[in-house]
Amino acid sequence: MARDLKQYLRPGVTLSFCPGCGDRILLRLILRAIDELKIDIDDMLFVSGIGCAAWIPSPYFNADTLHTLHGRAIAFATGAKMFNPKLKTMVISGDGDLADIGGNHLIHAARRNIDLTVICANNMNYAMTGGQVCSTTPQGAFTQTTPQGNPYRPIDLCKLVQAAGATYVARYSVTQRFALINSVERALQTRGFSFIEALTPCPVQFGRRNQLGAPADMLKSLVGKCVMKEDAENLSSEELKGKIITGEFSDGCG
Ligand SMILES: Cc1ncc(C[n+]2csc(CCOP(=O)(O)OP(=O)(O)O)c2C)c(N)n1
Repeated sequence: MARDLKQYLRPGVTLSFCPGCGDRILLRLILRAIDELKIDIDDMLFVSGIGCAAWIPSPYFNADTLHTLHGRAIAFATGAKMFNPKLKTMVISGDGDLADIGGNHLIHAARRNIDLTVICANNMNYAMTGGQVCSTTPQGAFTQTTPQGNPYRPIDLCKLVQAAGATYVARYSVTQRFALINSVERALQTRGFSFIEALTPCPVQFGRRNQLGAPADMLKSLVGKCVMKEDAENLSSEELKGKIITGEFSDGCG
């Protein structure tokens, strides 16, 4: 952690992510964006649900945080924002929390275009509880609850949120560091609902079951899989097999 970001961390709290967890990188990139925008962190509220990713703001950020019920982060954030519209309100939570358990809150907050920034840490499983399948788990992937492979298609969170009416929608991996920092900055500057799907490796639960190697191998594999949407336009469907399209899908912030 660079010295200048330490000021944003709660004193005396040690980061306790698993070895190789991408959430540690994501935490840092979010703080970089806040730092670069020179936002006073005391003017912000961070809201999270339950899960590993929900720990990114709480207990780690030295700021106002609400660590809420599983799936209900967006509902709490909406209430806080209604009470104090000036509060820059950011939700940071996992894919299971935001898209599965809290999926309806996600859809309807996007539909109402509530002025929130939501960062969804997508590690493709419910990591905290032992690596169960969730709606973003790739088809065929092994999890604790799909020992023969996930039979279902994963949901495309960006398409879902975009269709519901969000102003800003983007997907980046934690390996696309500068693009992700930039995206968080744009999301924070957006008036209306902004959503970032941040792809973050989970070596201990997801990687281990899918034989994806060491943390460094998972990061390398993400680098190889992520294609910017502008580049994807020139690739055939054959060339796009197994790739993840990243970039900004809606950008209403001008
Ligand atoms: C109402 C309720 N149901 C289930 C749980 C158990 N639970 C805790 S965390 C979690 C999964 C979180 O998954 P995700 O949001 O993807 O976060 P990750 O741990 O993967 O970062 C579940 C099912 C709970 N705490 N409360």
